[in-house]
Amino acid sequence: MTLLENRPSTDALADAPTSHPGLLSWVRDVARLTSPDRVQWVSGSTAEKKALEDELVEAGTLVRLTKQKDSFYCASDPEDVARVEGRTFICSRNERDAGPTNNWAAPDEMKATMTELYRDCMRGRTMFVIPFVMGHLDADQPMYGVEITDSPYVVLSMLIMARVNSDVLAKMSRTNADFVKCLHSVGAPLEPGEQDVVWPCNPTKYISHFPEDRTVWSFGSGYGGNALLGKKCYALRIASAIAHDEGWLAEHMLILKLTNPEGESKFIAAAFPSACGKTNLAMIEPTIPGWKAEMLGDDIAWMRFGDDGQLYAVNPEFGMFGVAPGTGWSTNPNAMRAIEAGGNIFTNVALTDDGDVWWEGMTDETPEHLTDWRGNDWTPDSGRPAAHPNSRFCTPIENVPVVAPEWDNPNGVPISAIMFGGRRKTTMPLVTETLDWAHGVFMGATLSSETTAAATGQVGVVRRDPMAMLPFIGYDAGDYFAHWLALGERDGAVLPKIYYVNWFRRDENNKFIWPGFGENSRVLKWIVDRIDGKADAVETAIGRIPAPGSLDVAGLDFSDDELAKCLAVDPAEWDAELDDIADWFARIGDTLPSELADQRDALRGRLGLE
Ligand code: GTP
Ligand code: SPV
Ligand code: MN
Repeated sequence: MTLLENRPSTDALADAPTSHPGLLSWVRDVARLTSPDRVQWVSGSTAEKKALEDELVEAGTLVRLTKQKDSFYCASDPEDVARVEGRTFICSRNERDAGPTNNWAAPDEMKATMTELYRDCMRGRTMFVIPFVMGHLDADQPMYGVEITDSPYVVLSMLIMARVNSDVLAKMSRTNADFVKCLHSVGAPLEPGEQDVVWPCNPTKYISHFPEDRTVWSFGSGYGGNALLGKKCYALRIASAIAHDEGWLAEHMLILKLTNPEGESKFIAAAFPSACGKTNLAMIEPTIPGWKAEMLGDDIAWMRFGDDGQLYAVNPEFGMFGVAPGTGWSTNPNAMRAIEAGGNIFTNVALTDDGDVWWEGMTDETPEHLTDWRGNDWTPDSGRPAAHPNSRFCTPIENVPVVAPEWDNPNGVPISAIMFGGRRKTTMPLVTETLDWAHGVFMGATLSSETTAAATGQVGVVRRDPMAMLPFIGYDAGDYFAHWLALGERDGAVLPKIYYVNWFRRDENNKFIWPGFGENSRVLKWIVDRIDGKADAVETAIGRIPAPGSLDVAGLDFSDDELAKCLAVDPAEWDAELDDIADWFARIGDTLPSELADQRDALRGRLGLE
């Protein structure tokens, strides 16, 4: 660790553990603009981590959990609990390139506005410089980033979420590599002698992306997706723009390895919107005998074509930032085991009286007394949740007992199937096999889901969330669809099959029809068996669904009637759906590929809705 005391100067940076000219000049420029008390280069060492933890415990930001190994509780400002999509901007040079689904601002104007916000914003604080790599350092093309932040909570979280170690900076420096510049400030300078608050932040928030400069500027929030800039900002928004230029995909997908009773393995990727089940599926414990599932990633997949024409997926992350509520021994035992291994940071969950954490759905029994996420006394009669619905656990992937050995492969694993899915009470069947790549892209491009607490705003409203990427496409949505379609036309491509799933269909009493969680392995089995030519399907207007008897429901208390409801394709529901899809496509505008409009027409035809 290098401490540069007092106002950093060009001279002081001579002590920096790198000679990377671009990095040094950027760090110097940011320090001059933001005026931190000191600059600290983060090396990822154990001593450095320990010192930061102690400092944050002392400051009251973290509470050390006595019941867990090396784990901490943290409560944010109540106004800083989720991604802020309304304050998230794609600042491409041309407004057209941000497309109709992103907020846009001219890069020069945004930079001018934010430069004034950043001026002296780190006064009284330490400016941390975190060199990291997304994906493996030995990848053919290592993807470097450096986050500058004034939040030690962000530093500790980044140490879990991304690969941060001295080898990264050494290799980056040796090769004078390009890196994504990620600048973050909580926007809360301290006057001399001013007492800090436990969660500094600023009511003015900007999460700005400059895709052409491969740069992210974030101000005002300390929350995960707004502040851990390697995650959504780099690995999705900036990386999707890079991937568009270079012919690959950066997607909001889990990666899972499935092994059938014959011992044959396949890798699949699945895109569900935020808080719609990726972490749970990634760690699934199959309920059907003989099947094994292992996790590679739970949120982000980067997929590139290999020489054999297959799409190879890597998980660029190193940790999980998972939704806490609903995570329990009955729903996601592997997540509970990962948490038990220690090294966690919990944010906005509830605290038990004996120094542990709790959230809704963790245990069957509810504790009699808790401190809720806002720091208030809580009992089961309080009439409000003890944990915030978007409270999170931040846990190293290596903790996951079912992590696949291939998870750390520098160049990834070949993908046999892609699943899209969302949270829909109606309309969408439990599982549908799409007819071909273009039809699969259509189903992905029209993916819809009820909104969740992962972003600020109304919860439970159906919106289109293409490929589960609505908040994360770093460029024009129509260009993004064209990119997906073009990949399917690539010479020699051996494409994954595309499926659409919905675990969330409800009955007349508003209850989930499908039991979900571990039972989703039945759907995975059908998908894998379809690829192997071992399971039957029937054609419907919207795609192929399991033929009677081909979805394994053995041992499940599930009636034929319930199964029929799960798989139903209701023409009246689809009539309304197609109208909504027409509106959605109209919103995309001129850049909508004509193939997708043709897909919609063809679907209308198959439904007999001419
Ligand atoms: P992000 O981290 O926000 O991207 O979310 P995610 O897609 O990883 O979602 P996650 O797996 O954390 O699940 C979110 C919520 O959905 C949790 O409360 C889960 O308990 C619930 N959930 C996940 N899978 C299922 C399922 O199969 N059925 C039902 N009913 N609920 C589920
Ligand atoms: C999501 O919202 O999709 C998340 C959590 O995975 S965050 O890191 O906040 O984006
Ligand atoms: Mn996510």
